[in-house]
Amino acid sequence: MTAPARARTSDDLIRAEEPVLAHNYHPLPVVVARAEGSWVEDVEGRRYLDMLAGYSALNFGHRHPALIEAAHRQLDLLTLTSRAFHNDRLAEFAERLAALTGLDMVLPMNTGAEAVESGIKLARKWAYDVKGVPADRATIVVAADNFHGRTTTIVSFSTDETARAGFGPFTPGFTIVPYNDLAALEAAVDDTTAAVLIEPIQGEAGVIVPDDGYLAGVRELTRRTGCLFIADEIQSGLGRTGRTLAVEHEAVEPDVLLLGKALGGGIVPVSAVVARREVMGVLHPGEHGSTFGGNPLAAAVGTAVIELLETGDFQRHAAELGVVLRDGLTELVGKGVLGFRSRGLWAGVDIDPAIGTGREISERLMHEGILVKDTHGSTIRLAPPLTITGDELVSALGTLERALR
Ligand code: IF1
Repeated sequence: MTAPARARTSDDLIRAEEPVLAHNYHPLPVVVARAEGSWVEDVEGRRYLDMLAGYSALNFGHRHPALIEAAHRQLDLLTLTSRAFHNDRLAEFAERLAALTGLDMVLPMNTGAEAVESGIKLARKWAYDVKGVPADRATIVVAADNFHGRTTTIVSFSTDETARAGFGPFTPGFTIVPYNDLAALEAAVDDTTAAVLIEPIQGEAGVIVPDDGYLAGVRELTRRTGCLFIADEIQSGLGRTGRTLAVEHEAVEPDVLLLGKALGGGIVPVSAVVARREVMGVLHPGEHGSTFGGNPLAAAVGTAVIELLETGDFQRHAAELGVVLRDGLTELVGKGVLGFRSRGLWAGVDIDPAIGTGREISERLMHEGILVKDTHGSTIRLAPPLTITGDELVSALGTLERALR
């Protein structure tokens, strides 16, 4: 990969953003210009191993050849119809996504937040139409430290003040309980509960893996009390944890599954609500929709993503290298790492604050050619593309060890 001649340096471009771009992010000072597989290259041609992978939107790496080919092919045929008409790519996308997830029906959307919003609307409609909850009384039970997106309704039940403060008035109808606490969940569920909405592993919170039995317990409790189990697998799903879905680690099947990020192959935003037929059946024409949801380009790329997952290769690779990641991080405990949580190729690593903040370690790693992202002060998140090789992972762990010295 050779960088084309450019008039503006990385520093120029970072400075140029300041007056014209909303300040809702504080990115690492790297300006990426091209990428392939697990590697990105900045404006000056410096190469970095991408250990964040677009917050798992790039599970198959940057520009996976099969995904790029599917996108190119579709760009030359048809890109958008709206749902006012059928398009010839949507049936296959829905069929294969339902088959992949073991559920029945698909509601295509675009971003993760839209999938969450759609899941909330679906659960409320189900509560009124099927469960018989009195009008406007449906509640949804969620977990503390959740991250489900940025809309006004979703931040209404965030416990992160930075994400929430200043954006009220908030949407009512949510009950917040501690994560990984079945007794608290049991106490919160009542006759008005439409659904329990949780991340099977909490991403933004620091890759919080619940105790064995928690997800199975949520499944048992929701079934017994007659409410829906909605699993937000927007970040945990599609191979990241060594399985297609994180709920598979406990052989659990939710009623409603929310997918996004990697479903678009890192090319276009593609999200979906996937549900059992009795649940999705409550939606009728005109009650919900989206201009872009289910567009043929998204469906073509999404179908190509599903095809990659159908092989099982990425899940297997993530599970195998997940052991390397876990063993490598175990070696670092006491050497700058206080502790960590991991599943598959996904880890939250708590850095000893005496060594530096998560941000400082992320900057150090950037200078060593590795891109990661900090969260909550002293934690860094590792989520490399599932295309990363064993050698690359071992080398990255070595770099992390040096950065912590
Ligand atoms: C940001 C975190 C990752 C998600 C889950 C829904 C959504 C997300 C489980 C919404 C989005 C994001 C968005 C991005 C940062 C990010 C993130 F740090 F906040 F937690 F990935 F680690 N459910 N996650 O993780 O999906 O609408 O963005 O497509 O908002 O800055 P979206």
